[in-house]
Amino acid sequence: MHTLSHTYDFLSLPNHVSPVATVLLAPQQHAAFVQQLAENNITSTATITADLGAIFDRDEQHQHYFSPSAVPQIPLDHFARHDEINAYLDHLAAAYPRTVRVISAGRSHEGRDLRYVRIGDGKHSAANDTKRVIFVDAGIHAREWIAPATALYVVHQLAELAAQNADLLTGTDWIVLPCVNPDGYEYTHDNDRMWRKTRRPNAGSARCPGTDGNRNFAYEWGGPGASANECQDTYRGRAPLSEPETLAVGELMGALGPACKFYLTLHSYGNMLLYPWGYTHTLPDGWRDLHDVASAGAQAIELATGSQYWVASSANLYLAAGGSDDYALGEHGIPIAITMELPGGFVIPTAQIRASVQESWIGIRAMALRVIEKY
Ligand code: 0X9
Ligand code: ZN
Repeated sequence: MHTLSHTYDFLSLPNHVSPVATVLLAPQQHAAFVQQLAENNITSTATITADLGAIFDRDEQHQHYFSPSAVPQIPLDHFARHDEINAYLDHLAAAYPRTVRVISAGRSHEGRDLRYVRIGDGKHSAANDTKRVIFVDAGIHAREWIAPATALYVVHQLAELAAQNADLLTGTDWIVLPCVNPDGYEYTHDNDRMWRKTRRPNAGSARCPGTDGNRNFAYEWGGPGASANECQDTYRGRAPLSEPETLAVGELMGALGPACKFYLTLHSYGNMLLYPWGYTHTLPDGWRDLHDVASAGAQAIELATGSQYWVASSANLYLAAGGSDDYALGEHGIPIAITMELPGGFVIPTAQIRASVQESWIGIRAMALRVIEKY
């Protein structure tokens, strides 16, 4: 399988959690691929599960029907471009000045504003100094479109439906950075839907730009599962936090300091709640708390919709060093650091966005409540 993965575009390989592989094939590759599977004694039960071309075409049309309205609303019937994401954050800060502040974490390589919101309950008191902080980010990986959409839904709930989320906002500030890698995200809209990395060119490797943001963080950087080859999708970058986008996340974590109790990073896909470590099979000291918080999320979702999530340490999926979750716990001591692999695939029909983000919110809410109970 790993030999085949040099020739074909594998979106996922079998691992400890799931024996299923997903591969992206052009129609003309299909016959040769099936033959090679047989030659390698690999049994395949499922064959074609999706005609991505058809989904792309259909969603192209949906994307074009969108026209910005005067009062920006949470986009739930299309995937927002980066401009629209930032405009929505600005709108909320203007509409809810007491509770929502919009702040820039820096700029991407191509100069896009890494905008985030800080959402609180608007109560000013000495107790504010001891407020805990929950930090949610999304979109480190460009093609995982449902992740920024989910982060925006978190923002929508906390800012626009604050009364029904008072339990999440009393004594807690939320920081939400919905698109960590806007250059990559925009590139997946305009050029290559399956792009994963950032977009900064790599010196000496003109044909292979970009770094895997989730291999670039400064904790056990360059360990297992992180490639030194610029042309790989898991390229670790030239140094820890070498990219402006990952540096911005790292600096934000540093600025939040010990108040930050929960870091949640949204990815897709696979219905998994993963916790450190990703760089080693050894579990961190606080793994029971990590497992407990993640399990609260999984249980809430299963109860609400029946969807099942795997709860495990990242290493059970595969070893991958330099992830933002390992960095949050290992370098900044954020006690609960979780990667949520959202449902679906990289390509999700726009008609499914609403149900998807609503379901994920149930899990995010439950995890946050558990953190608030504990810390
Ligand atoms: O490989 C990744 O970066 C994540 N999966 S994804 O399919 N979204 O690319 C999983 C990261 C888990 N955390 C660490 N390995 N630290
Ligand atoms: Zn990802």
